[in-house]
Amino acid sequence: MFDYPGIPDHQIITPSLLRAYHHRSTNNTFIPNGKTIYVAVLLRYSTRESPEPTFTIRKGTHMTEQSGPIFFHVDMDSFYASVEIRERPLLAGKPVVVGADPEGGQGRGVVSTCSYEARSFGIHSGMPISQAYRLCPYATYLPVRMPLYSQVSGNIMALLNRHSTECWQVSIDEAYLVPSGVDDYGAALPVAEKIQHDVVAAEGITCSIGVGPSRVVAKIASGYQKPAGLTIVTPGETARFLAPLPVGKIPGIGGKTAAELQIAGIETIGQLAECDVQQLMEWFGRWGIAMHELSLGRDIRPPRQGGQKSLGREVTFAEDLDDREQVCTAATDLAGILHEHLAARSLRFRTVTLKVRFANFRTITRAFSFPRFTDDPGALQQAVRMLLDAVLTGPKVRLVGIRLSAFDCDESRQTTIGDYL
Ligand code: TTP
Ligand code: MG
Repeated sequence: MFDYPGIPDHQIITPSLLRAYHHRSTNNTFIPNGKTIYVAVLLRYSTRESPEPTFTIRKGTHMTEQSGPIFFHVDMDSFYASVEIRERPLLAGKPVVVGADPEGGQGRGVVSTCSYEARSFGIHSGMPISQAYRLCPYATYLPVRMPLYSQVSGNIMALLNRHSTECWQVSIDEAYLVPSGVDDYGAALPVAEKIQHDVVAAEGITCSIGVGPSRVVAKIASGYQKPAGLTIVTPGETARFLAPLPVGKIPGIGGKTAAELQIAGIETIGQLAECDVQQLMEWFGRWGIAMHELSLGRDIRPPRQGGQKSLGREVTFAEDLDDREQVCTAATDLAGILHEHLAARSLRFRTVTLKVRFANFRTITRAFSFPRFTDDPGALQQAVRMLLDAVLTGPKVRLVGIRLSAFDCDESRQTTIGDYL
């Protein structure tokens, strides 16, 4: 089946055949006369699409191709919902929505996440819960249980660390790793499969993994065929993999930037990659240069140590509030919960961001940064009150949120916010 040079351009093989191929190629018995075998540039499978995963073999690159580190991006599938389903196995395969109480369609909060079955009804994170209820009233609606998800997240991050020479947690359910013992892209396959297997065995939930020559490629690859997907993109295949994808797949390109690019006729990552960087700089400033780099599959900054970038919580009130003290209490309670989560992980923070949505849906955010990292709960409470004082000027409040960011753990401690005001 693998006789060189007779590998068809799009040979479909099974994982076991691929492993056999990899074994032979790395032992050099599969490369006659030192010629390059053109294989395995995009390996992919999805347990959703076929029970026996398949891999697409295309000519173009040697599968042992390796230039620089190989990154994995691991992202849990429908994280909060998967944990809830694990706790209630009877919900498996059903539409499950985690978030605010829908209150029979009158609820005012939003969807935190939902199972893939619920997504097929059009429900997604951030959607008003009332709208989700209209789309699928028969889904199971569950409240957010942060302490449970934090605990599962901690276990999974510890597991990922054990597989890695380096590991950067970037949110509650995702991390980048440089895995141990992966010298080429063929070796990435069994390691990625082992991680997926171990996560299911340890925590009863699935994850998707992307593998690539940079963090941005790995991240885009992990989202390529969720849930339980595994997509490996080698350096030689990166441009071909990225080219047809919409620009919105690039982390940081949201709806607004995508709309601006679309006006200029740029809709795909390939078109962005071909765009004149000077032109992008004129339109977007330094972000134009950065997005061009990303479109070429190159990271724009070194990975940040210190793990997760931010942690936030928000609450939508059952009724719009005009009582300042009630709003303050809700905000300081949220800050207290966030502080507990960070303290449990020995993380300190520098930046506190307040979000307030008024009854007319006008939404504002205000941030305060301490000059140094802190873990002082009193300083945090003072900062929250100070931010609130500046924005609570009359209109009723619908939602309040607090986010802590700029984490670190190894600078000198501060005592109170008063030191810095
Ligand atoms: P994501 O990884 O963005 O989403 P997900 O894990 O639910 O689904 P996917 O399979 O697409 O990765 O976010 C991780 C968790 O963060 C998610 O389970 C719930 C929470 N979250 C919110 O609370 N609000 C949001 O708007 C988003 C996007 C996530
Ligand atoms: Mg996820």
